[in-house]
Amino acid sequence: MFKRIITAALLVSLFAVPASSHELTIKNVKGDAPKAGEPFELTVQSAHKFIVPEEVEILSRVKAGIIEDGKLIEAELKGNDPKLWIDFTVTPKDLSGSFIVTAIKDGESWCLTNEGGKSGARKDLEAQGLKVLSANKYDKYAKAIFNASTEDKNFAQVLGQPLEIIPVTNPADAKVGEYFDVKILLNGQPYTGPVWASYDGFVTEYENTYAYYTEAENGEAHVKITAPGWWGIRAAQSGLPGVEGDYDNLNLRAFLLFEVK
Ligand SMILES: [Cu+2]
Repeated sequence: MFKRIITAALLVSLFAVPASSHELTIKNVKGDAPKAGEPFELTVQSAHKFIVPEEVEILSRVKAGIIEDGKLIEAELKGNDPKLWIDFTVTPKDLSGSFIVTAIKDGESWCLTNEGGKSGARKDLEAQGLKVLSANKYDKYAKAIFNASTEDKNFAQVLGQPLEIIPVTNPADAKVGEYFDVKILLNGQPYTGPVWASYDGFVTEYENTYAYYTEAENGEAHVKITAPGWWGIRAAQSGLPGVEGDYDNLNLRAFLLFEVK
Protein backbone atom coordinates (compact mmCIF):
# COMPACT_ATOMS: atom_id res chain seq x y z
CA MET A 1 0.00 0.00 0.00
CA PHE A 2 2.68 2.46 1.11
CA LYS A 3 4.79 1.45 -1.84
CA ARG A 4 1.89 2.03 -4.20
CA ILE A 5 1.38 5.54 -2.83
CA ILE A 6 5.06 6.33 -3.34
CA THR A 7 4.95 4.99 -6.88
CA ALA A 8 1.88 7.03 -7.71
CA ALA A 9 3.43 10.16 -6.21
CA LEU A 10 6.62 9.56 -8.13
CA LEU A 11 4.73 9.15 -11.40
CA VAL A 12 2.83 12.38 -10.85
CA SER A 13 6.01 14.26 -10.00
CA LEU A 14 7.78 12.83 -13.05
CA PHE A 15 5.03 14.13 -15.30
CA ALA A 16 4.59 17.37 -13.40
CA VAL A 17 8.24 18.34 -13.73
CA PRO A 18 9.23 17.80 -17.34
CA ALA A 19 12.95 18.29 -16.81
CA SER A 20 13.06 16.91 -20.31
CA SER A 21 11.04 19.57 -22.06
CA HIS A 22 12.20 20.56 -25.52
CA GLU A 23 14.60 23.48 -25.62
CA LEU A 24 14.48 26.15 -28.29
CA THR A 25 17.71 27.04 -30.09
CA ILE A 26 18.89 28.88 -33.21
CA LYS A 27 21.53 27.51 -35.54
CA ASN A 28 23.21 28.46 -38.77
CA VAL A 29 23.22 25.03 -40.39
CA LYS A 30 24.86 26.14 -43.66
CA GLY A 31 27.93 27.62 -42.06
CA ASP A 32 27.77 30.62 -44.41
CA ALA A 33 28.86 34.01 -43.13
CA PRO A 34 26.24 36.78 -43.19
CA LYS A 35 26.50 39.38 -45.96
CA ALA A 36 25.09 42.89 -45.58
CA GLY A 37 21.75 43.31 -47.38
CA GLU A 38 21.50 39.61 -48.26
CA PRO A 39 19.31 36.92 -46.73
CA PHE A 40 21.16 34.84 -44.15
CA GLU A 41 19.69 31.36 -43.68
CA LEU A 42 19.01 30.12 -40.16
CA THR A 43 16.97 27.51 -38.33
CA VAL A 44 14.92 27.36 -35.16
CA GLN A 45 15.43 23.98 -33.56
CA SER A 46 13.64 22.22 -30.75
CA ALA A 47 15.12 19.22 -29.00
CA HIS A 48 16.30 17.54 -25.83
CA LYS A 49 19.84 17.25 -27.16
CA PHE A 50 22.19 20.13 -27.90
CA ILE A 51 21.84 20.61 -30.88
CA VAL A 52 20.13 17.67 -32.57
CA PRO A 53 16.89 18.71 -34.30
CA GLU A 54 13.97 16.67 -33.05
CA GLU A 55 10.70 18.48 -33.55
CA VAL A 56 9.19 21.18 -35.77
CA GLU A 57 7.50 23.55 -33.36
CA ILE A 58 3.95 24.65 -34.14
CA LEU A 59 4.60 27.64 -36.41
CA SER A 60 1.75 29.73 -35.03
CA ARG A 61 3.35 29.59 -31.58
CA VAL A 62 6.82 30.72 -32.71
CA LYS A 63 8.22 34.09 -33.80
CA ALA A 64 11.76 34.62 -35.01
CA GLY A 65 13.82 37.28 -36.68
CA ILE A 66 16.55 39.87 -36.45
CA ILE A 67 16.57 42.69 -33.90
CA GLU A 68 16.73 46.16 -35.48
CA ASP A 69 16.67 49.29 -33.31
CA GLY A 70 15.65 47.13 -30.37
CA LYS A 71 12.68 45.62 -32.22
CA LEU A 72 12.04 42.17 -33.64
CA ILE A 73 11.63 42.14 -37.42
CA GLU A 74 9.55 39.02 -37.78
CA ALA A 75 10.75 36.59 -40.41
CA GLU A 76 8.58 34.23 -42.39
CA LEU A 77 8.89 30.77 -40.83
CA LYS A 78 8.84 27.59 -42.90
CA GLY A 79 8.44 24.21 -41.23
CA ASN A 80 10.97 21.73 -42.59
CA ASP A 81 9.57 18.29 -41.76
CA PRO A 82 12.37 16.17 -43.27
CA LYS A 83 15.00 18.12 -41.31
CA LEU A 84 12.87 18.55 -38.17
CA TRP A 85 13.49 22.26 -37.88
CA ILE A 86 12.06 25.64 -38.93
CA ASP A 87 13.80 27.55 -41.73
CA PHE A 88 13.91 31.32 -41.82
CA THR A 89 16.16 34.08 -43.12
CA VAL A 90 17.24 37.42 -41.74
CA THR A 91 18.79 40.28 -43.71
CA PRO A 92 21.38 42.24 -41.73
CA LYS A 93 21.60 45.81 -43.02
CA ASP A 94 25.11 46.52 -41.93
CA LEU A 95 27.87 44.34 -40.61
CA SER A 96 30.00 46.91 -38.86
CA GLY A 97 29.14 45.07 -35.63
CA SER A 98 27.24 42.11 -34.28
CA PHE A 99 23.52 41.55 -34.76
CA ILE A 100 21.05 39.65 -32.62
CA VAL A 101 18.54 37.07 -33.83
CA THR A 102 15.84 35.82 -31.51
CA ALA A 103 13.22 33.06 -31.49
CA ILE A 104 10.32 33.07 -29.08
CA LYS A 105 7.88 30.30 -28.31
CA ASP A 106 4.63 31.25 -26.66
CA GLY A 107 3.83 27.90 -25.06
CA GLU A 108 0.28 26.74 -24.73
CA SER A 109 -1.19 25.51 -21.47
CA TRP A 110 -0.25 21.85 -21.15
CA CYS A 111 -2.18 19.73 -18.67
CA LEU A 112 -1.56 16.42 -17.00
CA THR A 113 -5.00 14.82 -16.80
CA ASN A 114 -6.53 11.49 -15.78
CA GLU A 115 -6.38 10.67 -19.52
CA GLY A 116 -2.74 11.68 -20.00
CA GLY A 117 -1.08 14.87 -21.21
CA LYS A 118 -3.29 17.28 -23.14
CA SER A 119 -2.88 20.81 -24.40
CA GLY A 120 -5.59 23.30 -23.51
CA ALA A 121 -6.68 25.58 -20.72
CA ARG A 122 -7.43 23.94 -17.37
CA LYS A 123 -11.03 25.18 -17.37
CA ASP A 124 -11.71 23.93 -20.91
CA LEU A 125 -10.40 20.44 -20.18
CA GLU A 126 -12.34 20.34 -16.90
CA ALA A 127 -15.46 21.39 -18.83
CA GLN A 128 -14.90 18.27 -20.96
CA GLY A 129 -15.06 16.18 -17.77
CA LEU A 130 -11.32 15.57 -17.42
CA LYS A 131 -9.54 15.70 -14.09
CA VAL A 132 -6.62 18.10 -14.39
CA LEU A 133 -3.72 17.30 -12.05
CA SER A 134 -1.50 20.13 -13.21
CA ALA A 135 -1.49 22.82 -15.90
CA ASN A 136 1.76 24.40 -17.04
CA LYS A 137 2.80 26.91 -19.67
CA TYR A 138 6.35 26.89 -21.06
CA ASP A 139 7.55 30.06 -22.74
CA LYS A 140 10.93 29.81 -24.44
CA TYR A 141 13.39 32.43 -25.61
CA ALA A 142 16.43 31.81 -27.77
CA LYS A 143 18.83 34.60 -28.63
CA ALA A 144 21.83 34.28 -30.93
CA ILE A 145 24.69 36.69 -31.58
CA PHE A 146 26.18 36.77 -35.08
CA ASN A 147 29.07 38.66 -36.63
CA ALA A 148 30.64 39.52 -33.28
CA SER A 149 33.47 42.02 -33.50
CA THR A 150 35.73 43.41 -30.81
CA GLU A 151 34.72 46.95 -31.69
CA ASP A 152 30.99 46.83 -31.08
CA LYS A 153 28.60 46.77 -28.13
CA ASN A 154 25.44 45.51 -29.86
CA PHE A 155 25.91 42.06 -28.35
CA ALA A 156 25.05 43.45 -24.89
CA GLN A 157 21.64 44.86 -25.92
CA VAL A 158 18.87 44.00 -23.48
CA LEU A 159 15.72 42.94 -25.33
CA GLY A 160 13.50 42.87 -22.24
CA GLN A 161 12.52 39.21 -22.57
CA PRO A 162 11.03 37.78 -19.33
CA LEU A 163 14.07 35.51 -18.89
CA GLU A 164 17.08 36.86 -20.72
CA ILE A 165 20.77 35.99 -20.79
CA ILE A 166 22.92 38.97 -21.74
CA PRO A 167 26.59 38.55 -22.63
CA VAL A 168 29.02 40.58 -20.52
CA THR A 169 31.99 39.12 -22.37
CA ASN A 170 31.96 40.10 -26.04
CA PRO A 171 31.58 36.81 -27.99
CA ALA A 172 34.34 38.11 -30.28
CA ASP A 173 36.69 37.96 -27.27
CA ALA A 174 35.56 34.51 -26.03
CA LYS A 175 38.51 32.16 -25.73
CA VAL A 176 38.94 28.49 -24.92
CA GLY A 177 40.21 28.18 -21.35
CA GLU A 178 38.71 31.49 -20.25
CA TYR A 179 35.45 32.49 -18.61
CA PHE A 180 32.51 33.85 -20.54
CA ASP A 181 30.53 36.13 -18.25
CA VAL A 182 26.80 36.70 -18.55
CA LYS A 183 24.12 38.70 -16.81
CA ILE A 184 20.74 36.99 -16.42
CA LEU A 185 17.52 38.86 -15.80
CA LEU A 186 14.17 37.44 -14.70
CA ASN A 187 11.44 39.99 -15.36
CA GLY A 188 14.13 42.67 -15.30
CA GLN A 189 15.51 41.59 -11.91
CA PRO A 190 18.74 39.66 -11.26
CA TYR A 191 18.15 35.91 -11.64
CA THR A 192 19.45 33.42 -9.11
CA GLY A 193 19.32 29.82 -10.25
CA PRO A 194 20.77 27.07 -12.40
CA VAL A 195 22.77 27.74 -15.55
CA TRP A 196 23.83 25.08 -18.02
CA ALA A 197 26.13 25.46 -21.00
CA SER A 198 27.34 23.30 -23.81
CA TYR A 199 28.67 23.48 -27.33
CA ASP A 200 27.26 21.98 -30.48
CA GLY A 201 28.36 18.38 -30.84
CA PHE A 202 29.58 17.90 -27.25
CA VAL A 203 27.06 15.07 -26.65
CA THR A 204 24.64 13.96 -29.33
CA GLU A 205 23.64 10.56 -27.89
CA TYR A 206 22.01 11.54 -24.62
CA GLU A 207 19.29 13.98 -23.72
CA ASN A 208 19.71 16.90 -21.35
CA THR A 209 23.46 16.46 -21.16
CA TYR A 210 25.47 19.65 -20.90
CA ALA A 211 29.19 20.36 -20.77
CA TYR A 212 28.99 22.82 -17.89
CA TYR A 213 26.85 23.70 -14.89
CA THR A 214 26.92 26.67 -12.57
CA GLU A 215 24.51 28.76 -10.56
CA ALA A 216 23.84 32.41 -11.17
CA GLU A 217 23.98 34.61 -8.12
CA ASN A 218 22.46 38.06 -8.22
CA GLY A 219 22.14 37.76 -11.96
CA GLU A 220 25.77 36.89 -12.66
CA ALA A 221 27.13 33.65 -14.06
CA HIS A 222 30.53 32.59 -15.36
CA VAL A 223 30.92 29.84 -17.93
CA LYS A 224 34.31 28.33 -18.61
CA ILE A 225 34.76 27.86 -22.34
CA THR A 226 36.33 24.48 -23.04
CA ALA A 227 36.12 24.13 -26.82
CA PRO A 228 35.66 26.21 -29.95
CA GLY A 229 32.30 26.12 -31.72
CA TRP A 230 28.66 27.12 -31.39
CA TRP A 231 27.96 27.54 -27.67
CA GLY A 232 24.69 27.78 -25.81
CA ILE A 233 24.10 29.01 -22.27
CA ARG A 234 20.75 28.10 -20.74
CA ALA A 235 18.73 29.27 -17.76
CA ALA A 236 15.35 28.06 -16.50
CA GLN A 237 12.79 29.41 -14.09
CA SER A 238 9.83 27.23 -13.17
CA GLY A 239 6.81 27.79 -10.97
CA LEU A 240 5.97 31.42 -11.69
CA PRO A 241 2.34 32.39 -11.04
CA GLY A 242 -0.14 31.22 -13.67
CA VAL A 243 -3.47 32.51 -14.90
CA GLU A 244 -6.59 31.33 -13.07
CA GLY A 245 -8.48 28.72 -15.08
CA ASP A 246 -5.83 28.58 -17.80
CA TYR A 247 -2.56 27.31 -16.28
CA ASP A 248 -1.28 26.99 -12.71
CA ASN A 249 2.37 27.80 -13.40
CA LEU A 250 4.37 29.75 -15.93
CA ASN A 251 7.79 28.30 -16.72
CA LEU A 252 10.47 30.23 -18.58
CA ARG A 253 13.41 28.88 -20.55
CA ALA A 254 16.19 30.89 -22.16
CA PHE A 255 19.13 30.04 -24.39
CA LEU A 256 21.92 32.41 -25.43
CA LEU A 257 23.89 31.21 -28.46
CA PHE A 258 27.20 32.49 -29.84
CA GLU A 259 30.28 31.24 -31.61
CA VAL A 260 33.66 30.73 -30.00
CA LYS A 261 36.35 30.89 -32.64
CU1 LIG B 1 10.26 17.45 -25.00
